[in-house]
Amino acid sequence: MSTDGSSINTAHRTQSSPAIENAIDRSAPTFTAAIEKDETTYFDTNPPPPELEEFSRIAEEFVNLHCSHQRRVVLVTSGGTTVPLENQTVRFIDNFSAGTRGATSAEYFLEAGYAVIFLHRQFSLLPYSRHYSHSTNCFLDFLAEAPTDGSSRNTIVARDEYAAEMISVLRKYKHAKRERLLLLLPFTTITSYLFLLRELAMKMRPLGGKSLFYLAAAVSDFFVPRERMAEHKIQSGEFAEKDGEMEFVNPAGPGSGKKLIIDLDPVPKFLKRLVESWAPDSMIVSFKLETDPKLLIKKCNMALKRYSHHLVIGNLLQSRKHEVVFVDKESTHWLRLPQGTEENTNSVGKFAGRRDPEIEALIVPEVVRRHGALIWHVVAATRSS
Ligand code: 9Z3
Repeated sequence: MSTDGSSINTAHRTQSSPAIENAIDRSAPTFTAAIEKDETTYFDTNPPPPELEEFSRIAEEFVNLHCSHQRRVVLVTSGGTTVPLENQTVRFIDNFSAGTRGATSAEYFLEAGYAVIFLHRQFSLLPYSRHYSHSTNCFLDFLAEAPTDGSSRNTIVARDEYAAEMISVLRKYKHAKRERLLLLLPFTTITSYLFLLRELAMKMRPLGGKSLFYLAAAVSDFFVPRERMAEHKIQSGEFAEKDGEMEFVNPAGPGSGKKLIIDLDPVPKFLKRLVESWAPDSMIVSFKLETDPKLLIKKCNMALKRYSHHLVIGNLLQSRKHEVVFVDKESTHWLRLPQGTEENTNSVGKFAGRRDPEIEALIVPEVVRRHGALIWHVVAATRSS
């Protein structure tokens, strides 16, 4: 199987027939925190997203506005990052996250008086519109044709049973827009996410302790570095030139022994850089996702120790919508929705007239309380010194 010349590594590996047990390199060291050198290497060798400058300028204005109002600002990251396999990307590795945690949390932060920078995966759920988008809640199901008033004008209205809830969501959305409390910035790839995270952290510095990082995005652990990335679409067979024409030879197929083996590098763990260098005065909250309950708290503690930030919120894929665990230096504390009130499927019928209980209604006020305590602590310490 061949690719173009820029994908030497991929091309080489896809032609071999390695034993499958070697596909995961078990000798790879466990992740360590990135240091300054890793930062320089990563950001020098991977291309910045084209929108970096524009987003940076918009974020600066946003921060200045809210700084002048002495308002707290939270950066919420949300949705999954992709790992492109080709530079002109046809295929990429993705993950499950729809951005529910981030979009829901952003609403509760706005309710708590924060201004929100919402750094999200493009086309993932957004605060407020999340109630009416994507496959479970098609917005059309909320609408009806209004009875005609005799004129030929057609009017659409919200169906009666949804109107009260919709008005409440609409008012909050309009308020956030009018007061410029919500800044929506999209990313797609892991590299754009990291460039933007670093840039936004720098721009938020004037906020000092009033800034909060709430890192709910599902961030890829592995990626294809630029120098190994195929330029064009990876082909499923080899092409050879014959009489000036490209001919398809040697197709991959069952029994051909050909496999596509993707060679991924670990993504540098920049949380340490965020804590120590990019946003040293901010409160930093990360999320830890696991599927094995036996590992969750251990992994949260490992992250806390490795990155020395303020709080890790642990969650399991299967129960993330009704329980999370707060892990900090002093304690481990579970937050759970009361039994029997777990979020339902959010289908249109169930949504009517009420909001399902959301675990973010417990998570965000607790984070806000801790952020307040930290700000108070820093002020008190400054006064007494
Ligand atoms: C989370 O753990 C989020 O809570 C979820 C939310 C991704 C589970 P949904 O979008 O899911 O509501 O469906 N986010 C953090 C995942 C992550 O990548 N954490 C990194 C890690 O575990 C640390 S920054 O190493």
